[in-house]
Amino acid sequence: MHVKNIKKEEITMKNKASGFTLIELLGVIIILSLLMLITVPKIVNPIRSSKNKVDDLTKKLIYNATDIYINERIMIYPKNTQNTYCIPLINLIASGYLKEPINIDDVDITNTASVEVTYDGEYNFEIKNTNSCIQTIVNPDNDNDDDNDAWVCEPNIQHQGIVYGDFNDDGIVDNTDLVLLNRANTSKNQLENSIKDRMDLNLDCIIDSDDSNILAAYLVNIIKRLPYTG
Ligand SMILES: [Ca+2]
Ligand SMILES: [Ca+2]
Repeated sequence: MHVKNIKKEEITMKNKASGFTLIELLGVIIILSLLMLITVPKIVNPIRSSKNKVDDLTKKLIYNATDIYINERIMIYPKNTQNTYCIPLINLIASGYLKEPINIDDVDITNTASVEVTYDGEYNFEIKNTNSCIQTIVNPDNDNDDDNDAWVCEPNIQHQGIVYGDFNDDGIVDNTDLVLLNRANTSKNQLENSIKDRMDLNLDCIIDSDDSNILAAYLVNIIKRLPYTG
């Protein structure tokens, strides 16, 4: 009996000396896990948040560039609540508004993404895969005034009963009308539909510098009558 007891004690001692008990091991694992829980997010979170900040800044740059791009092309992208425009990033790059490569979430989206633009009193922008951005242009007729009334215009159709070139509708076509038209072209003033009717001097349903040039030529008698379609 006595010998047996001693042997038992020895065995227990040996077990103790050989390493951790299961309970102790579990304790160590739990402590290590807790340490990981505390320290890993401390390291990962700043990396993640600084990456998010870079992505946010990139998006801001893209949206600003898109804003300038469409505002400089308001005749092509009129402010219309029914329209959705898709501006590929490569167009913004080609026009010099952005530089490649453009990365979001560590992915190069330069050739695959577009900015989806909608208008509801102000522009809304969203970066989308070009394939999933569907452009909708309800009124491709240069309705660029704020009232969202479509400018009903058919190319090469002449209106009756209006004085072409008479911007201010005083019945006379003179330099004042040219000045007003030039000012409207350069500052992208939003014109009333009736003014667009009178000032689309080449009947292409676009009010631009071509119309200014035609009016200027008319005022110095190079062109004899308005509208002028070449
Ligand atoms: Ca006039
Ligand atoms: Ca025109």
